[in-house]
Amino acid sequence: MLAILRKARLKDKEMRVLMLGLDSAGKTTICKKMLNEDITGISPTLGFNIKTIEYEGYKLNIWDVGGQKTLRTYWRNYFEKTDTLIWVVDATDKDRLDDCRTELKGLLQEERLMGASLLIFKNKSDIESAMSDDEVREGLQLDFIKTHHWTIVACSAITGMNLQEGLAWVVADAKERLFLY
Ligand SMILES: Nc1nc2c(ncn2[C@@H]2O[C@H](COP(=O)(O)OP(=O)(O)OP(=O)(O)O)[C@@H](O)[C@H]2O)c(=O)[nH]1
Ligand SMILES: [Mg+2]
Repeated sequence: MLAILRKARLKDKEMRVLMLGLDSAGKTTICKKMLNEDITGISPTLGFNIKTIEYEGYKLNIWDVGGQKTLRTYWRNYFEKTDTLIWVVDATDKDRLDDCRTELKGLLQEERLMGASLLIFKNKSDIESAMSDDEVREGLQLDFIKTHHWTIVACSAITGMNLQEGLAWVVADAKERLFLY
């Protein structure tokens, strides 16, 4: 039933995308940059923002939810009907990579996120000390993920690097699913 509903919405070319990650990973900056909005003076998100982005004829409704520790218990309020989960990682935050892995692992066990695809944005890749793709892949144990279709994309919300490529994957993946059902 859920699969049918999801397919119906995909046929309408409308998608629900949930963007999560630890605080300060760069979620809000990514959303604003994608829409060419001013990215200066962004403060931590205490609730959520919704941004609608049109990409290749698809309408992506992106839910950007605050990632501070005290706010993470509210993440579950946004799970329903999610087509794609975008997990944003701060590639310079080696100290919290374990924390990051634990939070992601918890999400992937959520029943309501079972059908969602997973895009990992390795953000802040413009900074020289940023971790490599492999470091993040290993740190987050991405190769053990068998429950969700996933990919990792190195990006920068400041320069805009690979943000479009990330969206392209989200849409291509949705199209593929339309074929599969
Ligand atoms: N150098 C660099 N800085 C970035 C990048 N993305 C975000 N930042 C900076 O990181 C800080 C946090 O960015 P936010 O977009 O507020 O992070 P967030 O994930 O929305 O944080 P919460 O709302 O608290 O969950 C800001 O000072 C941004 O300017 C990036 O790609 N490169
Ligand atoms: Mg934010």
